[in-house]
Amino acid sequence: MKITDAKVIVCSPGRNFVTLKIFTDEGIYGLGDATLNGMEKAVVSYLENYCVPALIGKDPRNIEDIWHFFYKGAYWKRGSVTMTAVSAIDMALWDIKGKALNTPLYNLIGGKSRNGILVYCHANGRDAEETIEKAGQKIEQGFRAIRLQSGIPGIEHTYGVSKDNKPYEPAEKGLAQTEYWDTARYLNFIPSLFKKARAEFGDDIHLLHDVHHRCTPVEAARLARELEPYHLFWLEDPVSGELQEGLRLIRSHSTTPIAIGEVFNSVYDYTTLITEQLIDYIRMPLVHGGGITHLLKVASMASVYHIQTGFHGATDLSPVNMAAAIHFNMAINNFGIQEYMPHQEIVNEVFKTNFNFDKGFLFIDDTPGIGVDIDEKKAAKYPYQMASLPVNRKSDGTMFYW
Ligand code: GCO
Ligand code: MG
Repeated sequence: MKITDAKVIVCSPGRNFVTLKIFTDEGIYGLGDATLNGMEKAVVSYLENYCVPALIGKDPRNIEDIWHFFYKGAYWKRGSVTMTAVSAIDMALWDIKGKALNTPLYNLIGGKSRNGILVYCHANGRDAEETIEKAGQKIEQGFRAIRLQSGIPGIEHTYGVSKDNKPYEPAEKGLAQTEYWDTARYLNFIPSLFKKARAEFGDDIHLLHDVHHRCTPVEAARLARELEPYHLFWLEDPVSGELQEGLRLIRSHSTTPIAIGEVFNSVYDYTTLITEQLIDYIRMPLVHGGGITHLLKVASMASVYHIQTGFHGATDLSPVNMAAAIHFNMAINNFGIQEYMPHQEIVNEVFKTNFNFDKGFLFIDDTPGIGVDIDEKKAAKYPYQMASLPVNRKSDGTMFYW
């Protein structure tokens, strides 16, 4: 089998998606997600100018070798842009292999380990009351795990809270907007949100929260400790993860489980976190973390240290990534939970998917490969629109983490 061509499809049904399609001489093609929110065109350029020409003529069955060609073989390695391209190639090759062998992806990587994939959804509101009301609606829809984000008194706009009652989408058209942040107000408010939520929903619903990289280690330790009575499923990205040692401080002060790594792209971002058991869930998704080939290794390493997966699954990851993630989550033993923010209806015009939600779980069918297809004519109706994630400053104007 030989790769004869590959093309990059960029479309914007409500938001931007980048999809790699790899063609073979046997008429089989594979799809991979290459979406990197706000940096889509950088990945497109790397794929089109460097990766696609290098792929042509290779045998798509040799996934491990091709992965290392683009990773070890590249002198300038790692980084979100290049690793997203590698992820898309890897996903498309696994898709081809499944189609060629007429079997779903999960069968190629261990078979089924469970019946369905536990997911968590998002509930957010302008204040604690509205957030709790929204969470109540999610419980009625069948969700069993909910991430709570809320507007905070004294902060004009907070991460994770949607504007004008629309579904939450972080990237806005054009250049980056500025948001403002106040950690002291945030830390004083959040425990009261979870106290109210537990009083309202009792103990059976899993509650999660995303700090979005905004605390120092000692601030995060305080928050994690103060949230202990409300036994969160996890506290996500309590600090910016570049300083892995920073997690030691949080760990030594609290038993609140920690999830980290949606912005990571390599096992080398995790080695201290995993081997010192400083976290409980790895967040790095297939689309940004080198695809199925690399995540299988990271998940295996994590499993040795009792760490589970909890992949990023916001709407800026395409349905191709979501389907691949469900296969992956079905197959591995140390699956924990999957983030699930359903895409807008218009996305389903372009992507034909093979998964469905029922009573808190996602299920995938037996379509060979990843099982998602793209309607290129429909995709062409929605051309790329430049959009950016916000930047964040402290209330005195100091540049900060978003
Ligand atoms: C999450 C994430 C997202 C990101 C977004 C950036 O936990 O789902 O933090 O909300 O901010 O994916 O593009
Ligand atoms: Mg997050």
